[in-house]
Amino acid sequence: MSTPTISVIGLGYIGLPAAAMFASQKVKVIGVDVNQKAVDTINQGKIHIVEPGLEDLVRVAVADGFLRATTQPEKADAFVIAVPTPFKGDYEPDVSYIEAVAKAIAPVLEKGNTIILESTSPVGTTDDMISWLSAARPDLKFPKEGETGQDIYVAYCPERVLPGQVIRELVENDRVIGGITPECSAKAIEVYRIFVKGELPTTNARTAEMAKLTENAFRDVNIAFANELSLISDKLDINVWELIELSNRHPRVNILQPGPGVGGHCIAVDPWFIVNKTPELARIVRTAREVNDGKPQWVISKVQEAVQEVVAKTGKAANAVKVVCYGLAFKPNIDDLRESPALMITNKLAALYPNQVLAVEPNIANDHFETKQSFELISYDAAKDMADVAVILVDHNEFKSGLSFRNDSVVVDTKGIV
Ligand code: SAJ
Repeated sequence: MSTPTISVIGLGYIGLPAAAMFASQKVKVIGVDVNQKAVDTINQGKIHIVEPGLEDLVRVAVADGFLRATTQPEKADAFVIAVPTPFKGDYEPDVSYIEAVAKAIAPVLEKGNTIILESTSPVGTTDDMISWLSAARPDLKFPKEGETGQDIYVAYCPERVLPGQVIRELVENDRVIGGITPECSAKAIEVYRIFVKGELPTTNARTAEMAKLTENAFRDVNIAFANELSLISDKLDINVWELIELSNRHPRVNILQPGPGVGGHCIAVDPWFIVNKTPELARIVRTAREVNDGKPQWVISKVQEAVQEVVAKTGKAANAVKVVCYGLAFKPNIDDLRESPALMITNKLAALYPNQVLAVEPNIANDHFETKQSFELISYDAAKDMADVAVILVDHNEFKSGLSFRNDSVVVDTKGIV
């Protein structure tokens, strides 16, 4: 591919950084998104999501004419699809955005094009995408595993970048290339070699789909182990943080950290794609999800016990006890609130204790919320003397470098930093 044009479909947390990286290598990129507001923002050289380093890349790419966004698919040499795959009720994956993209790009496809699916997908989705594409374009020969010869090259290549470090990881991480045929893998490699410095091992599409789900399920299972240990340790009057630190001194043990639950839009979602396909086999994966999803409620019950402790100790009325929650984001040192257990716990506490819950979140400005919240967002300094109960929900650097509250505050520390 000499001077390819690449179309990135879906300009969100994964698609927009990928589009910007291609454009940074002076490749012409057509970004496509159904969200007109996002398209307009990008065409002004600005961004609608938060990711360090991304705005600069987009500004330069748009100013230099390498990146342009639109709502309608156009002809290109390669199409990279990065649209969301949420789940519907009962944890059933919803691949309707991928189906909609397949139908939308079908009319502009030309012989020799490459299509790469990056969206996290249940096993078999790339084959489904090919069915949707070939139904719309019977004139083109789409690839089939085990056969040779195709007009269109198709591969599944999952992203695995960590929010907050997307730009670095896009370049450095290895990427699994799951071509439907070896020729498809070779074409996908040409596309990623434009900016990826990591290795690009090849496999088939189904294995690549499962690899993405496996990585996030692995992390979920390991966090669930840590969260389960935190419940057991609490019951047995053992400090779980010390326990894990000591156990991790074993050369082959590496336990992750417990917390208030698992948030974000990936680890709490993707394992269900495995459970949904093989419900009777994926027993550990399902249990891990249940353990992690149960943790916020456990934290809430600990706060309720702490409120009772304050009442018993001080004689204060329960509805006069002030609860300060430290941290709202889904993990440390970011402002991302998506599927955040900390935010969910704070909201539930505010419903249980109306006008008694305050929150400190150094990464979020006071005017962040468009609607009025049931808790009050206050500064770190203002919170100092307020807490009858202090609930530590996120281990932001600001909190780790020293949290101070009144000596008589009762502390519920879900991150082991006090
Ligand atoms: N968490 C813990 N204890 C830990 C580590 C994390 O409770 O020891 C919690 C975090 O607080 C957070 C949640 O888990 O609530 C997820 O955070 P994370 O940092 O583990 O992962 P994400 O969701 O930001 O990104 C993950 C990454 N996957 C893996 O590390 C296997 C990333 O590489 C993927 O690209 C991303 O999901 C994705 O898009 O799928």
